[in-house]
Amino acid sequence: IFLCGTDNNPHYSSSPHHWDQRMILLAFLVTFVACNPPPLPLDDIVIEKTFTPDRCDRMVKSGDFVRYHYIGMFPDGKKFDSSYDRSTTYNVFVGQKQLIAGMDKALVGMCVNERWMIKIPPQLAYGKDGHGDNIPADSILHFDVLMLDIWNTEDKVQIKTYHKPESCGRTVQVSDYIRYHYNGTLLDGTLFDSSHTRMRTYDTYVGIGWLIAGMDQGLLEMCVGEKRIITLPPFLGYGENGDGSDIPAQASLVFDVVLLDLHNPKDEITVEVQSLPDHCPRKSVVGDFMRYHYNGSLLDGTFFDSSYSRNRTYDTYIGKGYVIAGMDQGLLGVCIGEHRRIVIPPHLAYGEEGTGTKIPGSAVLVFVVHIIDFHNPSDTVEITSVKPENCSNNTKRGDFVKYHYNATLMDGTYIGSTCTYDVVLGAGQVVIGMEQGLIGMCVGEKRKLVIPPHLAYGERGVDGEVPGSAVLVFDVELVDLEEGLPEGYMFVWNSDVTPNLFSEMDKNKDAQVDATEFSDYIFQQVKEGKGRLAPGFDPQRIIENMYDNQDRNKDGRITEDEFKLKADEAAAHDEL
Ligand SMILES: [Ca+2]
Ligand SMILES: [Ca+2]
Repeated sequence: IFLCGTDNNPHYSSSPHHWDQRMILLAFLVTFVACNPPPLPLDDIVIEKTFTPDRCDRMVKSGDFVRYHYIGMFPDGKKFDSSYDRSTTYNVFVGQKQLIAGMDKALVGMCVNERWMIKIPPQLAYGKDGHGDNIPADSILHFDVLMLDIWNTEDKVQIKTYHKPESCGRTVQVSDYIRYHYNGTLLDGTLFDSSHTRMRTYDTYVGIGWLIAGMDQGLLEMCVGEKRIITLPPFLGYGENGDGSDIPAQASLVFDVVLLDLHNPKDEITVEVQSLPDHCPRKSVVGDFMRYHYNGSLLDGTFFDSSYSRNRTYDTYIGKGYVIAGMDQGLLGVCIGEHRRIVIPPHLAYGEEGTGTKIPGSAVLVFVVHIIDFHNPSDTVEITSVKPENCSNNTKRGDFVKYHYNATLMDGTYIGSTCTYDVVLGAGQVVIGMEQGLIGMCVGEKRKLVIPPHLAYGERGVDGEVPGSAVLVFDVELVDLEEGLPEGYMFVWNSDVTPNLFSEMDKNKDAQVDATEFSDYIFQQVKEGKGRLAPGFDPQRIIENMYDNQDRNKDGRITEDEFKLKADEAAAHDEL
């Protein structure tokens, strides 16, 4: 094969001095003369490489099938045939005598997108007979050929992975359902389709005939996040008919694919425990109310939602259908404080439709959750106690107690503490759970109380301090205990009551007891140890109440009649 051209001229890259440029010009002229007009007659084909692409993945071999465009001309430039005029490439096997001998020979070694001017002597073309009306005997033929496609019947799907994610736990298997983006091009780079321009992934089953055969094979073993180029010959694509106006007959196809999502309709949720707390007294069950934080993303890592961004937990009953089915399952059996990753296939999430703008149809969802707390509406206060050696005289309702406490949420978030806190047990001064947790304690005893929200601050919590539905942990220590009065009593006598109570109270002997006489008298009894006021309340208020109670007609005085009348009523409380 005689090759000529200017691209390999050794003078071309020499220094730019004036003298050298003249030399180059001379070299051009020599080349020009050598190639055009061509030497006559030709002994063999002559190839001028008009354009050679930078990349050449494969070169035509004898036996390959090719698609190319050409313009057939005589040496004087007169056109006798052109594939462009027919708007379709010329498709043919090379080296199988389907072409004139010169073309069978010339096309070997061509790359896709390469353009050659091929000159063929008559003995390798139509010889002495010529061809039809167009080609006279002994014609030298020139073909301006642009190679577009090369494949071989022996070809298989070619896969070239150019990006693989660091972790690749699962790969595409037959009958999986996947979502991917792709650019589809012909072998010469012509784009025929792209999911990117539609801004929608292509969603399909793999390996069961939903796709062209080459893609059914080429997508297998791919992992989410992987990028690969899948090249397939037409018999694994759209064959001799092509597809619509964009994919010509007998076209090799090149798909540049990135896999975004992968699941199998038979999948259940996948749970991966990332960290467990040291202490896990119980695991969540159906019907628990849970507070948790989460980050939600698609399988390719695209973030769609987070409770952290709202700065509040997601709160829900679990196992009851309040959340997507996969989440209902994934939140069962967790410990408070646990971190777990829950992967949910679409049929247990938002299905083929997806939801909102961020969760596409058929999307696998990944939730990384942190369980803050959970409780059951039937939970009681959980008490863990450390008693001192000498532990008698336990607290009961009505007792006035002093205690230290430190309060946190289950995840350790500080809520509050105090040096001493005083309450009368059973008087509704603290939340019910605390009342219950403080019963039966002795001075010096320490307790850890876990109080569910329905026995603490409920669904509403305390603005800015306690989140709604929060389980609280109190570390308490009882530091003092003053025994209360029997239930319902605010004042009791320690000894027998004097029979002359009214006259002892009526200090100025005007036959009526006023508020001051009454108050002075009661305080005197308490001081002398003859009577006792309920601890933990304002004594003045107690005495005022007692006085009001005795003053039946509310005239601000107690007469002896009023006094007796009241004393006669049995089983009444808070009276003398
Ligand atoms: Ca008086
Ligand atoms: Ca009165």
